Amino acid sequence: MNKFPENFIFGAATAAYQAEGAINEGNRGKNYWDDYLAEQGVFDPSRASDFYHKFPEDLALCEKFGVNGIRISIAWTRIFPAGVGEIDPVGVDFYHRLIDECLAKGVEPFVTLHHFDTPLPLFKKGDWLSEEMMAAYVKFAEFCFAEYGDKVKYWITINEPWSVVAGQYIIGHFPPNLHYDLPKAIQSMHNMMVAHARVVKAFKQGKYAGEIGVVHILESKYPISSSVEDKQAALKEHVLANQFLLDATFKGAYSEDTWQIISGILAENNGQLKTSTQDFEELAFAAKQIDFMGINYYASHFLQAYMGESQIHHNGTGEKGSSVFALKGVGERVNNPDVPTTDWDWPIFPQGLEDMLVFVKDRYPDYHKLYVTENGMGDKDLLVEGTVNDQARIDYVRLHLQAILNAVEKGVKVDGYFIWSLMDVFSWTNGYTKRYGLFYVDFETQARYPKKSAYWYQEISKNGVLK
Ligand code: BGP
Repeated sequence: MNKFPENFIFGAATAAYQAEGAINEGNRGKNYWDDYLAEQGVFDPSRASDFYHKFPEDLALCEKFGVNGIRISIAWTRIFPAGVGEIDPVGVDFYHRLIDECLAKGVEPFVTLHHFDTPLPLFKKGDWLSEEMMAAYVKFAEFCFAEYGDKVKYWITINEPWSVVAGQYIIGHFPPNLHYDLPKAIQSMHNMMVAHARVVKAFKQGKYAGEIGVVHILESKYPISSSVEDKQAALKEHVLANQFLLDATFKGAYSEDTWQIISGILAENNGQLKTSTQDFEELAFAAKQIDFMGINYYASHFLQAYMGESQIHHNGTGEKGSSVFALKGVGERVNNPDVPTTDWDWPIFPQGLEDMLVFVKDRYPDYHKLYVTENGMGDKDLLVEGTVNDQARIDYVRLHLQAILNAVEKGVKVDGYFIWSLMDVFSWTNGYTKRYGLFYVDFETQARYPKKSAYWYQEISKNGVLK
């Protein structure tokens, strides 16, 4: 099958901090990246892709190239500079102008409320580990619904809880830069899902016209051999990174098989999960009410059993082969010689996307619909004569779109695809050399250049057929 369903969205994704720049515009407050990145002095996010000023040009490119959906996020600290309390009218106005421009250009905005950018004062109070943060997040969401709810049809509560906690508490490349603290990671994921649930409830009780969902990064996990130990390692990482969050999303509870593995990981790491009856009431309500789920998919992993202490090396430079990822009580990611990888060691395995889509349908038959809300290939693009010959990206995207069509044929309801990213943007832990965009950005001049992939994507979108 090579034909996409009717009304399929051929979108592209961005996130506020990665695209907007203009960090001193209006009365914007800091999120937890500002001081951290300034202290590190390696990457400067202050201009990013200057989407703050250039969004009319970017949306005109969307219109021209048939990109009919866009993921944007609302920077919490443009609305509430301190996370709570006083509101900045400049920020409020900016998102009105941005959303209006999306609608004027026929580009459906999918708006994320939290994309890795907790306000600094709330981060200092413990981020998602604190009740204050959760309460403030609900207030921020309620404000956005009331302000923009008549224009926005699709809301996303939180982007990638797993990536947040992996970055903050396991890998340590997101502030507060802790390593291997699995209990904190698990607690924070639970709390994020409870906060998500409260926001879903606020949205439904407010009777807004649109739809609401959550976005998870979901990476399939395969044993590298057929040994019982390697199978167990793959299952453990799958439950930790995927199934725990999916159960919270769709069941509103952790099923027996999930809990068995999570409690085992907690025991190995001397931790406990704090939950309350109210948490599960809130999760269960949201599980019934949620309208869609977004899946971000880039890679899958191959695992073997691992008995040692946790060890991780994050490849943030594109030095191929330098990654290490081994977690105590879980397993170790290993290279599969049959599977190619990007320069950042991300295995290119479209089958993992098809398998994941089918897994969601089979395990959570009450889901309503899915979107692939991010997928794409980071590469060291070269601008030659005003364009980039990014054939590797085209090949990557084609294979993943095919995987989606295969899943659709198997009965999975997927209503859209958002390539990461619309234009080249700032990458949290890799800076500006890892490019994903359909449009090349010269970060000096902020000029945009359509890559070969943009012309290719335009054809797919125009015909609704994969070639
Ligand atoms: C996802 C995030 C995006 C984006 C993307 C690419 O996890 O939602 O914000 O950054 O990954 O990742 P990276 O920039 O690390 O290559």
